[in-house]
Amino acid sequence: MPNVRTLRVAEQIQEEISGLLLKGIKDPRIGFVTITGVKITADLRQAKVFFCSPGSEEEREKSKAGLQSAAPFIRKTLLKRLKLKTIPELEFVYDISLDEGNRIETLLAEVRKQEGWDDPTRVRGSASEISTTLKKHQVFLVTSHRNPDGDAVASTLAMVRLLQILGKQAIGYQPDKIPENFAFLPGFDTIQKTVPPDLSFDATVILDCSELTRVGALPEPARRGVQIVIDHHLTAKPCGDVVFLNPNASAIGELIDQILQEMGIEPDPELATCIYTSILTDTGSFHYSNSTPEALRSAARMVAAGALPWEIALRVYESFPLKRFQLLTRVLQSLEISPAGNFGSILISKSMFDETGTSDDIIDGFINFPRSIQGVEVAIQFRELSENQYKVSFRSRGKINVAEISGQFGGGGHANASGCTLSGSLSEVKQMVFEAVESSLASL
Ligand SMILES: [Mn+2]
Repeated sequence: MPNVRTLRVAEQIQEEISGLLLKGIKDPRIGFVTITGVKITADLRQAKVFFCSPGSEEEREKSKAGLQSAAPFIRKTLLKRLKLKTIPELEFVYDISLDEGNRIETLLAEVRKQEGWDDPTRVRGSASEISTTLKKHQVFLVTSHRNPDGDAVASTLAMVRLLQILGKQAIGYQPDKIPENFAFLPGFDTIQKTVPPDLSFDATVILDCSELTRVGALPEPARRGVQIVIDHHLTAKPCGDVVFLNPNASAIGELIDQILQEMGIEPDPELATCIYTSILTDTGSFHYSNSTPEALRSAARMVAAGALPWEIALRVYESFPLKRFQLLTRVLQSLEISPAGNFGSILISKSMFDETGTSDDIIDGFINFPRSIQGVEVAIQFRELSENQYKVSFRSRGKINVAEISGQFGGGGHANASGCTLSGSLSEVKQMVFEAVESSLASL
């Protein structure tokens, strides 16, 4: 058994040798070596010095030989510095324990890869797991990402409605301004801007989003209860205790419909209206490639249950305030098309908002104007958040995966719709973004 004295000496020796490796020992054979531990016999005559280093076995052997030949010099230095009567003989030993650890990590990564764990397109969880979890609890907080779009709002209201049908208590929560054209949705007025401060929830349902950073301020973890995440964005690591993530789903409404079917519940007209609106808006009124048979079947089920397509389309797409068009005329003047005509961009500046008395809740769909130009594969929207900070949104016509482009800048999204936030002057931000888009287009 090592005693306190030998442990202390071992510690000192480890520190001293580490220091010498940084400054004093200049042997080209010694690679990037770390001293991981020292073991000394009780009589202080022998010491094993454990080291590790990256590289091949051959390089490791070279390091070991270099260290061993430096041993007399090291011992002389230790004698001076540690004021001991005897300095142990030093034997350098490659530390295999770290190697084992690394090997296990590599193996685990291999298994994860083989099983597709980190594949962002993987479907995680199921409608039945969500169904079981919803039934188990009583008091729910329901929310979605900030800057809510149609899917975020409509799916929040659909989930609240479903929970009410199940006899649960549910509060819909969204701190940000919700576009006025969704005010017709059943239950819209019940959405809270803040979380009631005294209520503890059995579960918090997060919709259309897998990152806690993208939702509004939640109550402290103890009041949140189980975190349930239902999403369809590409992500390798969704947050949440119970997750249902299907990147193939057109909208969260489609996933809520799967939960309804799992539970054997027929939607009432209000619930059907919310689910239909969620699918309608996230498929760009059935324009986009996510207008799959499942999306259309789900929409058909909602129409059969009482959702009114013309009524909903009028409310969502043909009830804009005049101010939106006053803003749009300014935004379209900023339209720029690349020399090759294959990408286009628009700018929404703070002064445009100021001049028209509008804010960012009114700009949904603006980016589709540059994309709708013949020849344009990628549309870009620069929105000024503050001086030298821009929210950049991308839309693709289908050939370019814009989630990859926004990913280069720390953003995310879908293959055809993505975004990121960039700092810099407008011309700097434009240059960075245009270069990334150009190089992506060069691969076509
Ligand atoms: Mn969505």
